[in-house]
Amino acid sequence: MREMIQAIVEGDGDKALQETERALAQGANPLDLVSNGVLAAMDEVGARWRQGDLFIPEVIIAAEAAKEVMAVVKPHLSEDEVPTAGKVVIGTVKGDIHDIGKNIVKMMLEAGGFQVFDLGVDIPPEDFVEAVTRWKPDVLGMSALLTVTMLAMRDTIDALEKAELRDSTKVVVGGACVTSAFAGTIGADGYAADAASAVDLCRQLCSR
Ligand code: B1M
Repeated sequence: MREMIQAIVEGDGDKALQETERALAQGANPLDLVSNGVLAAMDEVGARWRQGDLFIPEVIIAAEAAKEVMAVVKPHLSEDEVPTAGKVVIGTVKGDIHDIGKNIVKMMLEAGGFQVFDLGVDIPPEDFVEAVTRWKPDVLGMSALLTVTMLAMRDTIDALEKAELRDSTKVVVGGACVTSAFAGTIGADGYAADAASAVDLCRQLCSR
């Protein structure tokens, strides 16, 4: 498992898969491989990124490797063993088509064991509400990169309140123009400055 973790952190998907298959063939517990292997590897990736030891492309490659490993391990898990850290609906708000950061957040969440429903970009409040009604996520995540689209986050929170979904859904916001203070003024439950912090925040919110 140590070899597998190292391969994921280094973004070596082929090696990570080889080591996963080897561990499975040697009788490793699949759940252990996920909890103490894949998730531990992604925690390490997040920590190294925050320290400035890894850069965005390396994080993306590591998350891809983690996803590949998950695809190999998943069939070995019984349905109730498949780790779900929580459910997250995510999208870029109305009027905004920036999605590079949002996609990284999505990948890191998935690699961190979350089930993610990605609505895409330019999502109006009513579509967020419809998705929350349909998938009943623990967290609704919104991304905005433009100063002019930030207020669509507040509109979405208002729409959730109107639909009586606000109490059952935590709201997390992020994106280059968004700040913690802004998140507070619109009544979001949290703000994350980067994808690794978004994973930590969603974990905290889901464990409450
Ligand atoms: Co646009 N753009 N852009 N752009 N663009 C910015 C954002 C801008 C700062 C550039 C500038 O002027 N210096 C500026 C916004 C100014 C402002 O309002 N404050 C700007 C502008 C003005 C525009 C247009 C209006 C330009 C025009 O047409 N006149 C236009 C708007 C289109 C629209 O959305 N309606 C536009 C268009 C585009 C492109 C299409 C060309 C392209 C987007 C491609 C795409 O996303 N598919 C683009 C790009 C690439 C940028 C810059 C250069 C880079 C953005 C990016 O991807 N960063 C950007 C300038 C800059 O930031 N240096 C700029 C990398 C990414 C990994 O970081 O998205 O911040 P980021 O995500 C981070 C964190 O913010 C956080 O985690 C991510 C990973 O760590 N995060 C979250 C993000 N979402 C999160 C959600 C969370 C939690 C954390 O919880 C749910």
